[in-house]
Parts: sequence; structure tokens; C-alpha cells
Amino acid sequence: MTTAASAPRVFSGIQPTSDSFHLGNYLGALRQWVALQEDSDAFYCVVDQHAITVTHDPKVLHQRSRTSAAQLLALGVDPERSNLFIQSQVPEHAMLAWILGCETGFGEASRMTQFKDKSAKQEHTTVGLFTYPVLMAADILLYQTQRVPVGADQRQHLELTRDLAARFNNNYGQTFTVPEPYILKETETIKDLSDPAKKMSKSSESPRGCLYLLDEPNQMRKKIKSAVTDSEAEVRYDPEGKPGVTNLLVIYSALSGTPVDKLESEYQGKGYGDFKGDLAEVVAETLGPIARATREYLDDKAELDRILVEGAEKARAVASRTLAKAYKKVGFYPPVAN
Ligand code: ATP
Ligand code: LTN
Repeated sequence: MTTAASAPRVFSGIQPTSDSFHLGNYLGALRQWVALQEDSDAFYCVVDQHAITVTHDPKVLHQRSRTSAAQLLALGVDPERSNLFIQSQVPEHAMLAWILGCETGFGEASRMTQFKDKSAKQEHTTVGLFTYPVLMAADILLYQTQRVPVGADQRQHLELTRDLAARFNNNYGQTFTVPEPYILKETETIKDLSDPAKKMSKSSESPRGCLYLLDEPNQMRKKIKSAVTDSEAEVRYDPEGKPGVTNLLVIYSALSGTPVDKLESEYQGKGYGDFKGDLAEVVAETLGPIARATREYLDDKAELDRILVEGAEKARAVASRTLAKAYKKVGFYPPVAN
């Protein structure tokens, strides 16, 4: 199926920085990727160039890019509806990032909170990590993107992207669409299961805090059952007073489609044991099949390569048009053919 030319353009990216995506990635962003492809012209990208902003092993990165693409397909990203590709196969991203970097204030880039957090955790901070949000802006602006489905932690990067697009348009004439973030309030930040004050993250300090989509179903059950709650026994939505239970309610509601207030009344008078036991089953049933589907995509190397090359070709066709415009606007010569 092809989408009508008037369908809104959607772009999003995810880093291949772990062997499996986690529940935060899924509920915060990836589920929206799948939903939006129905009525959008969607470009979804495994952003391997972002992944080298911290220390990496080349072989592991190469493999993780494939595993990431396979997981996206397993989750329902449909190559007939969306364009799925790997960032490094489309050189226009790095080329536009250079131009946008020259429009970005040093102070402006220095205010990015994700840079401050990530650089504090590194022994050796690179210039690449500092300019990471500029590459992200290039990713988005190359596609004349209207909507960007992400989790709440990307809001500030989206603001920078919008500022850069508006500034460039103002300085050089209309070139880029100014994109809107697409962030679902209910699931914008899924919390760590062991420490609900923090967002769920692959760099969680507790091995049980982060639930991976490729975890064994029994491991998923264990993680849910050992999630931190509180000393009461009441299943009630209260982000301030009961952050652990609230996080589990949000996850339960998102995966089952049952509204939070209905879950609250269903579990009235029952303890956390029943609630967690039922949620553990919902999680294992919904996410369990993803691992197998991922393996199937990984086993068919030729088909996965075909999907990614086709995605990259379609991406380049759009990206090169935008880059050509930007090159002309800043006074560059066009790249020569090789
Ligand atoms: P991590 O904190 O695990 O390193 P990240 O933000 O670096 O995560 P990415 O793989 O780059 O991970 O994120 C992919 C998408 O998942 C982004 O849109 C991000 O906003 C979203 N996301 C990540 N963690 C969460 C979370 N805990 N809740 C909601 N959305 C999330
Ligand atoms: N910065 C994002 C990943 C990312 C992205 C993008 C998301 C890179 N380029 C473009 C949306 C659009 C992250 O760390 N989660």
C-alpha cells in the first residue's frame, strides 16, 4: 500500500545502543511509530551515527543496527507502509548536520540537558556527543517532517530542531518545514521498575529496573513482580504519592487498552500481588512473541538487507532534494558524482 502524497510526513529515529529495546522505548515512542504509519508518509531510522557519540565496539554496533531493524519490523513497522533505513546509508544526514552546526550557538548547544547527563557519565566526552542534537535536527529536517513521535526526554532536542529550522528559513528563505513533536501524555515517560523516580533506561543501575522486549517471558514476569511499589495495598493512580504503582497502572493500561480508572476499581480491595500477577501475564503475552518475530527477520539476511536498502534509497531521494536546496541557499557548490 502506498500513502497519498498529502499524508503528513513523519520521521523518528532510535539508537542501536543495546541488544534489545525496552518497554520505555516501546510505549514512549515505537508504538506510535506503528500507529502513525497507517495514515502518514513515515520515515523511520536506526541512527547508528548517533551511537558512536559514546565509546563503541564496531562489530557490536554493526550487529545491533540489524537487530534494531529486525525488532522494529517485529513490532509492526511495515516496509510496505513506512521507509525503514539505517542512518549511515544516507550520507545527507551528516552533510546537513555540518550546515546546521554552523547555525547553532555554542551556548544554545551547551544548554542541552541530555548532553549534561550523558557527559557526566563518560570518562571522555567527545565533540560528537556535544553536537548530537544538531545531527538529530538534520535527521528530521531533511525529510520536511511534520510530526516526530518520541518520548518526553526528546522534547528539548525537538525545540532546538524547531529553532534551527525557523532560523535557517529566516536567514536564507523558506527551506525546511518546522516540525511538531508527537508525544503521548499518558506514556511520555515510563519509569524504572526498581526506582520510579527515574525514567526507564538501558543504563539503569538495577538489572530489574529495565524490562527489555527481548527478555524471556519468565524474566519479564519476575521484573514486574519485583517492581518497587509502596507500603500501602491500594491500587491507585497518584504520580506524586505512589509513583511505583502509578507506573505499573500506566503500563497495564497502555498494554491492555483498559482505562486507568477501570483498573483501579477492578483491583479495589485486592492487594498488589494479584495486580502484579495479572500485569505480569499481560506483559509476557503482549511482548513475548516479539523475540521470535525478531529472530525470524534476522535469519532471513537477504530479505532484511533488501528492506533496508530499499528504505535507504527512498530516504535518499527525499533527503538529497532538501540537501540540494540547503547547499544552494548557503552558497555551496553541489557535490560531484563519483
Ligand atoms: P536510554 O535512556 O535507554 O539510553 P535513549 O533515550 O538513549 O534511552 P533511544 O534508543 O535513543 O534511547 O530512545 C528511543 C526512543 O525511546 C526516544 O523517542 C525516547 O524518547 C524514547 N524513550 C526512551 N526511554 C523512554 C522512557 N523511559 N519512557 C518513554 N519514552 C522513552
Ligand atoms: N535523540 C534520540 C534519537 C534520535 C531521534 C532522531 C529521534 C536521533 N535522531 C530524530 C527522533 C528524530 C534519542 O536519543 N532518543
